[in-house]
Amino acid sequence: MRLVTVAAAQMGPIQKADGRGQTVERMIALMDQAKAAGADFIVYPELALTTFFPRHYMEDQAEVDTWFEADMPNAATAPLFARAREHAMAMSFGYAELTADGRHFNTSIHVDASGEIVSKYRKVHLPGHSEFDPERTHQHLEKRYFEPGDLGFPVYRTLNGLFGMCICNDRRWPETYRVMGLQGVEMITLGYNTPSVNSQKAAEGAEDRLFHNRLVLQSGAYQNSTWVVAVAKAGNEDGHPLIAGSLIVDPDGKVVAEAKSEDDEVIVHGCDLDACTFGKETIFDFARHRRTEHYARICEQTGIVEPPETRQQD
Ligand code: CDV
Repeated sequence: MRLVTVAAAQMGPIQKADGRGQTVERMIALMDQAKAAGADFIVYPELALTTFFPRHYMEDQAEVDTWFEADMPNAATAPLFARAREHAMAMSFGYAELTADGRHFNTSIHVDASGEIVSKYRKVHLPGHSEFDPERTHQHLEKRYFEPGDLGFPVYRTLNGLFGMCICNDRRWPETYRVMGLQGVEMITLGYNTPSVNSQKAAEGAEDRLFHNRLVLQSGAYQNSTWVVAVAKAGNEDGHPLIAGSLIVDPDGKVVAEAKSEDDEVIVHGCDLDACTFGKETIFDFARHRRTEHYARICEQTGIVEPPETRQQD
């Protein structure tokens, strides 16, 4: 048995006016709860340090950059790193990363129990749009503020197993899980900020969005025989509702823990990484069963290419 006791640290809303220090205090309180529940690894949401700022249209780059972190750890997050070291707890959280050469990414890091950043992931599938869109009920400007991640989907060794990360919209794409599945991943962690209503389809509300959340996480876990830990930032941020529903899914695709609130809440589960082995050696033994000669389109094509029309015989 290779046990990782993981805590999904769902966060309630962070308002635009809330400072990083205030938010980090909440993250530390969640970490203390996770420790008391026996966790050795805590996972926080996407862009955990601030409100979900891509809903706000900004033209001034200096203003945009106030939402980004130029260093990690930095003065605001140092207390979180310190508490994690005190608890000997590994952690993962998302933040907006501004690199030394001025590039902007939607990033997650995995920090080990000694405080060392063991892996970094930069969001690949950026949803939304880059210009103000008056047709939408709310803006989603990730394509304006971030560039697509340039690190791929790395899988790395830590906590006696094989780990990987993705971020929010990435979870809707089977390629995300499969690229990590092909590296033997045993636990995928991710954070999300998912608006409760589709900005282009009012009829798609929280119930549908929670359904899609479960659907993609459970299928990604099952089809790659991996644990998946998905953590929401939830609730009402300055009038904009986000779904909750943080989940821990086992390698059989079954939900083993689920958040009940739309607020700060910790759910904890003891995950045996050895539970991934059965699926990886049987129905999803990729080496025996994948037929790559039929998969070329997946890498060669983005949009749909329909088959040619066939001429009707008279
Ligand atoms: N932060 C996100 O990536 N949100 C998307 C929304 C826009 C659909 C998501 O996939 O939840």
